[in-house]
Amino acid sequence: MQLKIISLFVGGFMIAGVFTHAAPIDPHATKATQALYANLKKITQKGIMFGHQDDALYGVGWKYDWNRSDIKSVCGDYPAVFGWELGHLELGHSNSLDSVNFDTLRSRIKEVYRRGAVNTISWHLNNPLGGTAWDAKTTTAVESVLPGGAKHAMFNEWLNRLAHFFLSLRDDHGKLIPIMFRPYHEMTGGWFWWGNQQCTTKQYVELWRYTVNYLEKKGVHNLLYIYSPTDVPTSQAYFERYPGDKYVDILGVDIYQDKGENTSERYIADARRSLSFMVQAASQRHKVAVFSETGIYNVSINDWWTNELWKAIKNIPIAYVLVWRNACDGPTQFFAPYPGQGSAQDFKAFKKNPKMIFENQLPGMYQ
Ligand code: BMA
Repeated sequence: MQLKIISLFVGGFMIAGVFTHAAPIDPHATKATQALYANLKKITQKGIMFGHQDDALYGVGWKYDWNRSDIKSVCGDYPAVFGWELGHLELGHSNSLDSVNFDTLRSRIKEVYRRGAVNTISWHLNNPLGGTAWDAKTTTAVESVLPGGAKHAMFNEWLNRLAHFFLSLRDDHGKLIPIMFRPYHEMTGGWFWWGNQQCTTKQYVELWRYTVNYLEKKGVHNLLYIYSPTDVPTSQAYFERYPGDKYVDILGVDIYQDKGENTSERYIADARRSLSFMVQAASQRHKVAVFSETGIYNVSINDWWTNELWKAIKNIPIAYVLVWRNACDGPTQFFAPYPGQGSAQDFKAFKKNPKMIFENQLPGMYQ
């Protein structure tokens, strides 16, 4: 009996060892990228990092103020994870689809890294056949960018620009900054040109693998790749378009709470279901699981943080949870509080939760 316990114990350690040391999919990933990956796994023993999209670039009523953040203004600390967006970089434009200057964005990524926090990037790239990422009437857009397709050469140019940007993310000593990259997300929905109504699974997987291989060939070795479907009922549906363990580092999911009455139960149940099977799959595959996007439009429930989000993630070992952006212009759109916003008080309580990790509580993530 005792022997059995000891061997189970040793076995447990061995599993933990393999789990902790599994490497990123890129065999040439930089040391810091490897360290980030190992630390993303470790951090789940401590808690869940809080993330916010475009946090240090703009917020409700301001833009580009250095070291400003709606999250910090509300609770005194920055998020631990910062999300950023590269849509329109592929076109060679100097500003993103959200009117963010790419040089300014680079300066924020560098600053976040300098402070020891973590960067993740999404990419709402235009439809290669014309229009935006959301121009989803096409069914041949993915095919068109693959080898042999009419837009293949143009797409390579887009990937060159992407590679160039990733290779430009360096600290003061010229060292590459690790990024969690989340391309072609929400592929289980039908609203992007790479969605499940717009291309076959085979084409999607080819698009993903082509991108990973292309960036690696261009010498980009500072990425961890996140696969992030939208809300799906089963693990099988989640993995339907999965490019494979050799092409994905992190399992993510995007689930929002709908507006309106009685949406809370569905949100909490859906998030817990998906996050639970993802965490299990991540442990079996030696990957990391994250809640890559969530929120409720304009944080319309005042105790959303402690009463909804926390209930959705409590006791599930994900590395981070990220809420979407606080837009500074255009139609009102915010997913995090700002001073005076209805949920600001509740957010302060959420911040005090010992399991929620903000920037000041981060251990070293890059060594
Ligand atoms: C969407 C919205 C858009 C934005 C896009 C990329 O979900 O926030 O306004 O352009 O993300 O950031």
